[in-house]
This record gives sequence, C-alpha cells and structure tokens, in this order.
Amino acid sequence: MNLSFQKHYKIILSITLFGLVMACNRPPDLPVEPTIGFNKVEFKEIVEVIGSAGVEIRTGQLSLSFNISDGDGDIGIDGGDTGPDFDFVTYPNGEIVKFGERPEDPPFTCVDYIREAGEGDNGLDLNGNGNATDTLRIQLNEDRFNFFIDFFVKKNGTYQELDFRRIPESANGITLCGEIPFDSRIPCLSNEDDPCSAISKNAGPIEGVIKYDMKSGLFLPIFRTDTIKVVFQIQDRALHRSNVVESPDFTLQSAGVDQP
Ligand SMILES: [Ca+2]
Ligand SMILES: [Ca+2]
Repeated sequence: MNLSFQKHYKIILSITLFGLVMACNRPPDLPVEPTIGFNKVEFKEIVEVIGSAGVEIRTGQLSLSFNISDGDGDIGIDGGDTGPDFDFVTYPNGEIVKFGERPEDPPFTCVDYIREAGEGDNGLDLNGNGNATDTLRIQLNEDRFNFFIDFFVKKNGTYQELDFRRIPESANGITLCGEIPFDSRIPCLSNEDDPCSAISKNAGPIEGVIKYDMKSGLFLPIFRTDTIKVVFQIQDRALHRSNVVESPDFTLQSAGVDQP
C-alpha cells in the first residue's frame, strides 16, 4: 500500500548558479547597482518514497531563472554573515526593551518579540541582566536577505498577493516562527574557498544567470491551475537594490517540465 501526502510545512531552498562569468577583461562599464531580468520559470513535482512502508512525499519545485549583472560583482551573503548590515534581528532604536515595559509596544507576536529562553538549550541572556527568562522587543532586519520575492494569484482578473511570510512554522519554539518567506541569501558568487572575502577583494563586473529553486508542498494545493506571477528583486553587499522584475503570467501547468 502506498501512502501519499503533501509536505505542508517544510520549505527548502537551493540555488544553482550557472553561466556566471567573472568578466575580468571587460571594461567596467556596468553600474555598481545590480541589474536583473526575467529568464524563465519552471515547475516540477518531486515524489520521494520513504521507508519500507513506501510513504510518498510530494513536493513542488518552482525554479526561477533570472539574468544578473553587476559592475563590481559584490553579490552574495554567506549563511554565517553577521554584523549591523546582515544580522537577522535588531532592536528598535538600538534599545533592548522587555515585553510590556512600554505601553506603546505591540501585543506579543513571535515576529515582534524574541524569547531568551528559546535561544538554545538554556537560553541566551541577550540583555545581560543575569537571567535568560526575558521577552524582548525586536525588529527583523530586512537586509538579512539579498533576494526578495512576492507571489501573486489572479482572482477574477485581479492579482492578489499570497504572502508566504504569514504562514506559521510548527510550534517548536523557533523564534522566527512567522517568517517562512522565499526571500533568501544568494551565496557569494565565487568559487574561491572564502567566496565572500574573495569578491570583496576582487571587485569586477559579473554577468550571468541565477537559477533559484523553491520547494514546497504548498504550491500545488494553493495555486492549482490558477494564473500566477512572481515579482522579485536582489540587493548587493553594499545594500544597493536592483530593479524590480515581474514575471509573465504563468500556471504551474504551463511552467511544467518532465511531467508524465
Ligand atoms: Ca554592486
Ligand atoms: Ca535576560
């Protein structure tokens, strides 16, 4: 007997880069701000069979390919990059304030506050007051990502945004519980051992195509045969934003590849 179910909660990102050229001998005539353009979108369903019971897990993979050029090539954030530009969490106005201390603060949500006790096994004393039991007001740093994507579904001829950022993660104490966007960190575009420091040291124009794979069991149940589009933008290490690009209208079926 084959059991079959949709993976509703787990979203996996992967990025494939190809055709990316360090155009060292080109004149540096490209602007230092990144420029992107739509290339193509592809969809396929991946079926994994797990265990001796033959449990099937069905996941949709939506792959967005886009052209990119940047005059100084500073594209990419390493998963471990931190600091004022790239930290995931900042404190509004740099002040560390406990939940309930200021009447004007919003009610508790898991994206507006961080629980010290949720940070590791024994908690992390983020405000240095000698205990790890506080709940502190935070702000999520938009610049922690360098790739931003929004999804729109056409309903009765009008596009409405479908916000994946609002889908709650399972209740397991993870701080960023309300945040499962497809926004992400494109890694540093270099084959060197330490790619981010390599691109910082060797500024030069780059051109190429990035293929960005998004996996979710939600795509097919949510989008079905609807007409959809994506709107996306990237940002370089100097926090220059690219132009905003809108894909053509498509359906998962029209973008389908390798379908039986
Ligand atoms: Ca740049
Ligand atoms: Ca504390």
